[in-house]
Amino acid sequence: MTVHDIPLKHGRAADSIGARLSRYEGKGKITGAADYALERQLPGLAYGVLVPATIGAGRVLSIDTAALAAPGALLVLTPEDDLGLAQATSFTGQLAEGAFVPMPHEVRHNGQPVALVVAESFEQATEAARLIAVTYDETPAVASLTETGPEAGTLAEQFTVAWGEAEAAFGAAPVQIEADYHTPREYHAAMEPHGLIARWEGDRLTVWQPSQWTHAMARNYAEWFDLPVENIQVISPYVGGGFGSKGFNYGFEAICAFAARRLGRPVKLALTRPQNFTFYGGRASTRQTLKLGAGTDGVLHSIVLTGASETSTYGLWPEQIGAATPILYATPNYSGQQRVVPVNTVTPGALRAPGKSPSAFGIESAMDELAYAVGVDPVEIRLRNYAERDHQSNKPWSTRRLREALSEGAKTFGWSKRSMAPRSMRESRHLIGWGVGLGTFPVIRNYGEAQINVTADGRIEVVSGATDIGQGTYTILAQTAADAFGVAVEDVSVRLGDSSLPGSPVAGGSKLAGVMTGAVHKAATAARDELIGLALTHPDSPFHGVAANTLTVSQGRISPPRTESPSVSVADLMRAIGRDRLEVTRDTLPDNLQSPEERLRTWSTMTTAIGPTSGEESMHSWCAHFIEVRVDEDFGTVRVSRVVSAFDCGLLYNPKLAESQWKGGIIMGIGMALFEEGHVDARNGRVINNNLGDYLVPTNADVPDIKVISVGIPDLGASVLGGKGVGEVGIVGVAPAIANAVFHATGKRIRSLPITLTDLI
Ligand code: MCN
Ligand code: MOS
Repeated sequence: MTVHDIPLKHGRAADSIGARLSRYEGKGKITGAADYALERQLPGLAYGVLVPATIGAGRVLSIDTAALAAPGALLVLTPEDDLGLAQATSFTGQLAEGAFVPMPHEVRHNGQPVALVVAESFEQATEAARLIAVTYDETPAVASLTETGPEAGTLAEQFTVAWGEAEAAFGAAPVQIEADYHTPREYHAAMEPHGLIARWEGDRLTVWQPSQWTHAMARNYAEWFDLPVENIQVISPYVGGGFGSKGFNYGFEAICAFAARRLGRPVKLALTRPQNFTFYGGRASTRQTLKLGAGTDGVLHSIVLTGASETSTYGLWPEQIGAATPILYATPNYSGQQRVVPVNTVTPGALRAPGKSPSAFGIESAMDELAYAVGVDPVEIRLRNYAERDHQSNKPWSTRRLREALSEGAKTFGWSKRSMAPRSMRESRHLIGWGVGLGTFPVIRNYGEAQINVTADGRIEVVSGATDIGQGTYTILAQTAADAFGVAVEDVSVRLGDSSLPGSPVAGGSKLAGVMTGAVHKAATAARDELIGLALTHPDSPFHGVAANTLTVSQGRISPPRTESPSVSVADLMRAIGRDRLEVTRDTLPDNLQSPEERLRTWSTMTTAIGPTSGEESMHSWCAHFIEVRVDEDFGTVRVSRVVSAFDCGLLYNPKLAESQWKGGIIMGIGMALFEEGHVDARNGRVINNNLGDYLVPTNADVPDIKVISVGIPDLGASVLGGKGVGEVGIVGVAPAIANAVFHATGKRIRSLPITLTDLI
């Protein structure tokens, strides 16, 4: 039995979009039937272990490769080896020239790979790697953003946003708030580590690796090794969490694939937990200064945002501190500018709600400060500054049920019982604080492709190269096909996570669900119509000669319009017309993207993604978080004791899974507020807490009852079925809601995350 044969269990009879079905692949994952990429067993498999640099900056002078004599050792690669790789097109579509050197002599950050050892077993490779001795020429390193001044780095001009006269309006405003906010470096900390198994057969490369985007990865390997993309297959049926880190390729993958080719054997490279902190980037540290100018009624006159995020010395990843700031509130004057500061780190990357999450920490904290400065309730001040349209793009919202989110959330939470003064709510030794924070995430649209197969037994197969990283792709695509085709969801199987299957964008940017439900809906409808066409026209069909120009498919049975006529099962029809398979593939690409080159570009870069304001309207998901904390006055400990969050994400394909996504985001927000912080050693740039024992994330004991509410209505501009993005918005606004609650409890305004007990005693 494969995982696909495990019957779905679901809460109610309806199989359609909107039903609360449990995860399609859930039982497979729980029982071990789901085969994760790194569990693949292959004959002749050899094991790679990478050696990380121990200095923050400098040069590798020499490497003693005597490790090659160690038992079982097969290969040692160092910066001396010319891997002969070419640069690959970036995910933003930029063509890169020249050689790609994933293991250079130059050391740009602590933990950068400087040697690979491959051996017969993992243990032998680990031992041989331990024997590798590296001599460095060490130079001074800048370990993190905190070591740099406010004017460091360069202006990221693409993020400059301005309307009105923000500085002047701030200067003239009766109420002025000015504060600095800081968020630390954070890491993805997915349960499943990164890694890959690479196998060559001649010029064909198969890679098993956890991936959020099989098609882009296949193109990336093809370009590195200068091969046609058809020669590459990236397989990733199940992913144990990615949170943005598994959407991109990294140098260690190229080194492993090269080693497999050199040895003529498949090679597996699984990163150790510490290597998951330095071989690819987490969320960049940020600092921002916010100036809010307002009237004594709390109505905003101006917002001025300046600040910076860190990036590496060799790659650019700006963590956009102004991603949420200009669209949350109405303001007649706005100015936002961001700098990017290179430090000796691995290039940071996308981590759940990149930009939006640190951005919201700034503005949602500052709005709370404004509320207290003018003595207006924090919910009321958000309503007084409600943006009726998007002031940045000057477009109307497509749908924005944020007022409903605020009122429903407040009602469910019991906000009206809140007393405004800090330190005014207490239960024995616990100071109680209630805070609110808003969140947003843009609707990003794109194109997708799906294949629908009808098999002889009347079952429907959905086939796509899209991935399920735990967020629910399998389940919602089964529901979409069941709905569009008119069969029960038990009769649908879904195959995903393979670059040789039909095209799909990244499972990122909270857009895959909208994109792929659209593609599957189109393909399934087309397949149903084709089957109906055959049923009407095929001479051996029981419906041949029926005086009708259409038939209906419902619960797996085909019926003519007049109900008294007998219906026939899909399987019986297939048998009657002598077909054992019907295959239909459809994409949602416009005509100008149909050439092979454009198709490859669409499936493997982000260049065809459609932003939230590219049309007539401005499209976003929205939420309001209401959070209670209990602070122990003696020990300074903060516990989140209650969360109520209300969301507008449009129509929900599967409310059970959407709620689970929101809760996951909220839990990450609790981590951001109270636990997560990469500690980087200023002497050498080493990530000190590079393991799950010291890099703290919330455990079950840290997570209270979380109540989530949907206030969305279908947004048919956002996607075919009316859904907006769900995956990331949940984290946005949680950390400031907690910081605001801590202020309410204690009277202490903490502007640097995470909030720890030393801040409160
Ligand atoms: N959904 C829904 N109704 C909608 C939209 C979505 O029911 N209107 C549900 C579906 O179950 C869908 C899921 O929410 O599968 C996520 O849909 P969407 O918002 O389109 O996000 P993506 O499919 O693009 O998933 C990526 C998103 C991102 S960008 C990060 S980061 C993230 C996240 O999803 N990483 C995750 N959620 C994660 N969940 C898990 N378990 N693991 C990760 O690594
Ligand atoms: Mo999500 S950070 O866009 O993969």
